[in-house]
Amino acid sequence: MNRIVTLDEFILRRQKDFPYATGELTGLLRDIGVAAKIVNREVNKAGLVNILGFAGEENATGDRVAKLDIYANEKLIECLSNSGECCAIASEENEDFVPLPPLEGKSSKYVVVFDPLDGSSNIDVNVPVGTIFGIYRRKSDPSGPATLEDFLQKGSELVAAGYVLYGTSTLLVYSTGRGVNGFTLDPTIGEFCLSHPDIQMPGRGRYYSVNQGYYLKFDVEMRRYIDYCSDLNLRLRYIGSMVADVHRILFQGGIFLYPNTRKYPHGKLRLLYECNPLSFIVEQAGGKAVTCQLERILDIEPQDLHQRATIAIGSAEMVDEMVEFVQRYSALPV
Ligand code: P6P
Repeated sequence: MNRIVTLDEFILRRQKDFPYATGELTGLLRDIGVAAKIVNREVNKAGLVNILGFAGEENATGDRVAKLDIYANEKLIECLSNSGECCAIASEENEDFVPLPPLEGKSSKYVVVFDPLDGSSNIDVNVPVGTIFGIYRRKSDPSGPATLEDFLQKGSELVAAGYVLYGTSTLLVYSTGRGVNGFTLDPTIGEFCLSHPDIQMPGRGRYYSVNQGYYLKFDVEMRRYIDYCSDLNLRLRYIGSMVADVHRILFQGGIFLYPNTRKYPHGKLRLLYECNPLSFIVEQAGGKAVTCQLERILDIEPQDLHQRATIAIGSAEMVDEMVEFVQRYSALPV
């Protein structure tokens, strides 16, 4: 039987891989692991306590907020304040970034972006949801407050990114830019244990993931590509929870698409805390992630905390094929 390697042990052991190996990032990743355990506890019993349903308000980007969204957001902020390594956070649930109280005598080097509970509209029907996070080194003076520029960094500047999938089991997947590793929560010991070392995304897969209901609203080149996937007898799988949909193709290969529509002319998914962290992970695992206008997601210069992006993310060969369809059928010069 393989020896159990906990998330904490793994992070400490890999700390030497990280150029700034002075322990700050280690502390930050451990804070996120603690928050994930706390959120998991509530997600797993959401049906038993008065935490289902919607809180009767909208978040920064106009989406209805589930009670568990608010709970997860509060817990992440609380846990990220513990080690003093994070000076501010930007969350889907907050209009502006949120400075965190500095710890006595500590100048924190990082900021964290996160979607506390992605896909939360699925909670009430017991469909997997997830937390998505990304970690940047701040650009502002460590002795001063965080600034917006600390957050408006390209995805390629991420020092770490990951997600937690609250599904049939609870899985934390992360990367610090040297490969991707997955950890499954063992509830009997309350630890995330290494379960999927060195994840490599297959070059192609049997799945495509898109909201087929919007087919007639997509541009012609996306419809042609979706027809191609169907002609190849690929299997359509779409949960409506980006973390779960992308997780499947990370492990089994495939492509996830959220193109522009009339309702979302720039795409629906948010660049900073959905597209960038998941694209960082997918690229680290050998996959690709581009906008439906063919720009590499991680190269986009963010202009706003909550800006949206179109996305095609998944197996490298399949993303390349999608690019060819856009180039061949697009009415726009690409
Ligand atoms: P649609 C969940 O609300 C989310 O932000 C992503 O997790 C998911 O992929 C997408 O929106 C689903 O959007 O328009 O297909 O319901």
